[in-house]
Amino acid sequence: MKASDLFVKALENEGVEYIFGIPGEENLDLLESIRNSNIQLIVTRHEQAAGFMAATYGRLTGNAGVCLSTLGPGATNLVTAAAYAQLGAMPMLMITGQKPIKTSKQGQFQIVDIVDMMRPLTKYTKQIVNGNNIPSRVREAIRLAEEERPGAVHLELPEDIAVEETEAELFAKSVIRRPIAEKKAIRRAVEMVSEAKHPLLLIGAGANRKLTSKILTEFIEQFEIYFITTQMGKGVVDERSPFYLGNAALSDNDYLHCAINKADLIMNVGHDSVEKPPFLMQHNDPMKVIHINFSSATVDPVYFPHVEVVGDIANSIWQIKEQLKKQRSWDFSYFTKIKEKLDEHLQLRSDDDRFPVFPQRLVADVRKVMPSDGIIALDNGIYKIWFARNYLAHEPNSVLLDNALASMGAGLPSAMAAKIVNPQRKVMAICGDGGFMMNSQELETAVRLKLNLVVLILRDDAYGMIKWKQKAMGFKDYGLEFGNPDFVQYAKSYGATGSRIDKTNDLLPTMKKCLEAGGVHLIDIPIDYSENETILTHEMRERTCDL
Ligand SMILES: Cc1ncc(C[n+]2csc(CCOP(=O)(O)OP(=O)(O)O)c2C)c(N)n1
Ligand SMILES: [Mg+2]
Repeated sequence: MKASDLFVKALENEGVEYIFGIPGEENLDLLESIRNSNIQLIVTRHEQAAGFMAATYGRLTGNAGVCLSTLGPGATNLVTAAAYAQLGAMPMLMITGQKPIKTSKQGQFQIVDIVDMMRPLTKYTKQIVNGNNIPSRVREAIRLAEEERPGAVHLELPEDIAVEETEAELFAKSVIRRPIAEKKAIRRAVEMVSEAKHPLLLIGAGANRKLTSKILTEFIEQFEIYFITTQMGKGVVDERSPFYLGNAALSDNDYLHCAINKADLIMNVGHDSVEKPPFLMQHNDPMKVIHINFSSATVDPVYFPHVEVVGDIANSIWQIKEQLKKQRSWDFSYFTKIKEKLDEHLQLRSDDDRFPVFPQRLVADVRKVMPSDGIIALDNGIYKIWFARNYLAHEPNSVLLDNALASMGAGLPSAMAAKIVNPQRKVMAICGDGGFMMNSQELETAVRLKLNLVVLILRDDAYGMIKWKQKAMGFKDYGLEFGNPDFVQYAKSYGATGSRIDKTNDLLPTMKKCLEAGGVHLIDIPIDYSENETILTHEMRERTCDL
């Protein structure tokens, strides 16, 4: 069999459904093999977007998303997506082409050492030097990409290897179960939670990766233990829960930081230090931390848990739940007060009808218009803080945001991948005018794929997030403003539908109409960030935890 055919058969054997990417001449044999397979090729307009889509496919399915590029410039364009998948623990396989490795008459034209370039960004990066190695290399790459902690892997298939004849045979996927936590670790955790006075549960990204929602919800309800979420842990447990104490959107001074200060024990479920830490550990702090995750904790100056329960998260929680008893010594009265304050604060300005639109109103309207299983995919900008903080997620993975690499430009591609994976669910991309323009060319891909997608563009004609930080640091306003295209015309030029909001009360009905109409819709929303400074900096700083 031709090596490129075997390569594609190996991908099919792994259950690959889509390959996102842009082929180059070095991929043409592979492309022909894909054409003859059951795998759907999704051609994008930039390799970075293909990578973001593949990573998001992996994030949502647990199976490696696959992307494709040529050598040199195509492969270097995948770098940000590789980092996005690797830091965000999203299983992704990147396949890149290369000039012939045995003999070549093109000198060093377009040659970059892609395998080495990918090394710090991946769990595994290999050049295939012999067609006979394809089955084992593909199996190993996918195994590593998908195994906890998931991440990016890379295979380079040179042109001359792709045309080789090979008789190698495929390896079946092995039957494998995740290891479960050891009894003594569970017992120690149970003792610690029993002895604590104010235990608090923190839910992070790892809990969103596998099916942990049901057992965590049962755990919280049975013991009436309060919980907080990291940005990537949103939705594992329905945030409408009476035990929800908020999201770690801000680094400090929010209500949940009062709860963290009060807690004498944190059960840290599925969080790792790649996400901005929701709490900082200190040597002299009496607060204890139990790390409950698929893998052990990476020690960091701000994270060095006392006890680790390593193994499948759902099973660990189940084991703890079986042994734990409600304790009379637990005192949640302070958390109850925090809960009241938080709920009040989340309502603030949610019906503000000043124009341009205020972030809190925007969040409230999006929540009203999105069904519980609707998915919002956020780009990176100041609004991400507002959504993480004020938008209550009802279901796991219904708020897709990147709090690991926190790259701009991922909002639209990740929404597109979410729609491809969940065609029956409503999907909305929420982007700043800066981040949107970093991959706006993918509107063409979305239109070509006939996706039903609504894209909100929050227009402040600036890199608003950095403006807020600049102001908070006392610097003069400088270097962060730009102009924008007419987004309504821009959408139309792609064959999408464009709308512009000029009254805040039009926002909700417009979003509703676009979600129902089908097709690709872009809504240009002028946004007023003038109160970010007051609310996110000053009001928060003045908050007291004395309740
Ligand atoms: C690729 C990339 N470049 C730069 C940054 C730094 N950065 C973070 S947010 C931000 C501004 C985002 O502007 P915009 O998308 O318009 O959102 P806004 O904050 O204005 O709502 C910048 C420059 C980043 N996170 N990613
Ligand atoms: Mg902006």
